[in-house]
Amino acid sequence: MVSGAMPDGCQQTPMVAGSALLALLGPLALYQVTPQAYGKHSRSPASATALLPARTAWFLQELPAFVVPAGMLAREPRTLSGPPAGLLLGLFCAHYFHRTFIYSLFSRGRPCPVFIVIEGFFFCMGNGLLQGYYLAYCADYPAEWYMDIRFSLGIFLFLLGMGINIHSDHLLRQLRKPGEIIYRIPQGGLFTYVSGANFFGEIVEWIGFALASWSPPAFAFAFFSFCYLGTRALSHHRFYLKTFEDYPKSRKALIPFIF
Ligand code: NDX
Repeated sequence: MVSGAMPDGCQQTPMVAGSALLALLGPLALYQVTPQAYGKHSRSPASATALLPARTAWFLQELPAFVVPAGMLAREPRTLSGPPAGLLLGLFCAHYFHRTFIYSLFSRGRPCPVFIVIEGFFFCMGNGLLQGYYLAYCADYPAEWYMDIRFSLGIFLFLLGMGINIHSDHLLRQLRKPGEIIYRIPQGGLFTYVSGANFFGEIVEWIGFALASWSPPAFAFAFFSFCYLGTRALSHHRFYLKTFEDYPKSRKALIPFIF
């Protein structure tokens, strides 16, 4: 993509259409009147909907985002020979390895509705396929891409965002003892400045990934994450303001000091 021409094995039309569809889901998330019904925005009484324990739900829903691109990485020797595409695909897999096998294992979240897990499963499969397909079959980075500012800055932001995201999720987990399902005011780290510190980290991560890979699927996913997680951060912020009288007034929803 960076050099203009696509390798022969790349089916451009489905790749571009998939990216456009993914990007379009972003505004759809913005226009949802009510937040996605899981976690602190669960609506139905427990008896009215089938639920899965949080650990099982996150494991199942995120698994395809790891398995699909990891399978491509294992099958497509071109990406294993050291070009930036192999590294980028490896970073994508590393994120979803953590989300699938580590984040889910330690979750202390509320049970999650099965229909959300099913939707999440198909979303993660589609996204894993799209990002993996692009990097395994369409990417054609020149040798000097490693030295390009977009690549270096992107990798830096990806790692920074991942660090913020993992640290913030860790702080949230510490708010509960095992078995508890109550909400407390998050403290420390970037939560000092924003209610959605974990979401801020994740958005920075995918913006970094988009810069480093400079591809339609990666930009589409960064845009979707910004819309979806931005909306969720705003809903969390409103929830905190409504629930806790002593909630820090200077804290913003998503972007420190701004919004
Ligand atoms: N999974 C990404 N919509 C989603 C599954 C659902 O990874 O079609 C998006 C993802 C999917 C969604 C996914 C995409 C859109 C879908 C949706 C279902 C329908 C929807 C497909 C795939 C759809 C349209 C039509 C609009 C397109 O009890 P609890 O759970 O609240 O406990 C929480 C706890 N916690 C606290 N504990 C004590 N005190 C407090 N004050 C607490 N606050 C929170 O911490 C949880 O156990 C834990 C984290 O909670 P929370 O709410 O902060 O984060 P959460 O939303 O659960 O996300 C967890 C992590 C986080 O790092 C986030 O960045 C990442 O996953 N994530 C999440 C969602 C999407 C995503 C990343 C991405 O887009 N990159």
